[in-house]
Amino acid sequence: MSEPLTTQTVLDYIRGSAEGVAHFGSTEGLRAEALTEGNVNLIFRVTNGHRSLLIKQALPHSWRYPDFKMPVDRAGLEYDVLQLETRWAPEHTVRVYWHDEARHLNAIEDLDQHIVLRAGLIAGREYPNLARHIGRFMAQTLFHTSDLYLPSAEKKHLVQRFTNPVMCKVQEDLVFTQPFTRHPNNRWNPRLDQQVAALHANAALISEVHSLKQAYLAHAQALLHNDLHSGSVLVNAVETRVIDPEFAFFGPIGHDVGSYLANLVLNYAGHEHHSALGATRARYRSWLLEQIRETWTTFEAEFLRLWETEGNAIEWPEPTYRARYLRDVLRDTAGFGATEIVRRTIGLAHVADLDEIPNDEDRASAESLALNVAVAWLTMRPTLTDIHQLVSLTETARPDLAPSR
Ligand code: SR1
Ligand code: MG
Repeated sequence: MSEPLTTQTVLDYIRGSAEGVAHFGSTEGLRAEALTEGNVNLIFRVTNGHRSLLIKQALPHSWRYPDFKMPVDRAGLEYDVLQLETRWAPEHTVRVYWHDEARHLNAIEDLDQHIVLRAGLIAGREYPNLARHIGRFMAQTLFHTSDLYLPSAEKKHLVQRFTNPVMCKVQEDLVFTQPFTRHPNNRWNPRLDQQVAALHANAALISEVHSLKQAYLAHAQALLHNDLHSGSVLVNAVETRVIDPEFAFFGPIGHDVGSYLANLVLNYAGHEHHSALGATRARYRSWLLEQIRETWTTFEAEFLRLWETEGNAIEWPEPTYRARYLRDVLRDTAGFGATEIVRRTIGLAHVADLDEIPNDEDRASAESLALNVAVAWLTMRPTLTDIHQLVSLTETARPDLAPSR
């Protein structure tokens, strides 16, 4: 294991690396800053004022939660996944300049003209291309790594390459197990005690979560990003890039789609506070609901287009199966989306959309709303047939607790 880099040693690393010197041309005036937004890796922005890049180093544990041990070769896996994603959605991924196997790091394009989507959503910004871009990214990467496209032997080979057992166990515990039991890693606003107790006592709901966990463990449908939240997306007015696929493995497609939509819901709930005026809140929330609808409809249309034009027609000759397949993905989307909402509200790793609400009552109200959306999604998922139902469940959910105003 190489030493964790610092803002000083990362400069020594660049100066001593052929790729680093070639990238910068001149290493005169090189400086570095640490970026601390993520939970898992050390990330440094290195610049000489003209050119820049990011160095992302994998430690043998999560930097924010050091109790969570993680394999350092996830940097190599991330590199391989990015190559694969770039093949199918080059305009929505990020460029890796080089991978250093010995130091467990990747040198990555610095998208400094973009911001983290979560920050943009908290600030109430609208991105006109976002839903189409994410819908397309998901359809391209998920379809092309599924059995609908790949010959089964090739797919099985990829499944072996991307088993990623330790990173998947982290998500398994944090998303499907701990938040639904009394676990010491969980933390929630005490004002939510009653709601959490009711959730933990709801046998039908816990059984539904078991069924999702079983699918997460056993349904190797396509190569997932497996941490597709609004902190894994960089945006500006024209572009959308998906980063950080270090948790990638073959799992159920609805997990990626659901995680992404869930983070829109978490932001929707957070605007209880982030929008100061009721009219602004209502307007932004309706934009978020439209995002849910358009992301799904783009994903669905693009996935079906790919199936029609590039699908393996010998293996899958019956076109009526397509609607059934997408309906099942929609139901999984609701279920996996709900588990993401719950874990970000009462589990270990929360989100800024809710955690940064300073007033306790307002935060509790927003969190209560998020939990009620999750319960509605989980309860109704077996009967869902179209995205409008999911949007309507979101729109009609109400918090158990009133905000302070
Ligand atoms: C211990 S890592 C906590 C969370 O951060 C990552 O972004 C994943 O979402 C993980 O669950
Ligand atoms: Mg990440």
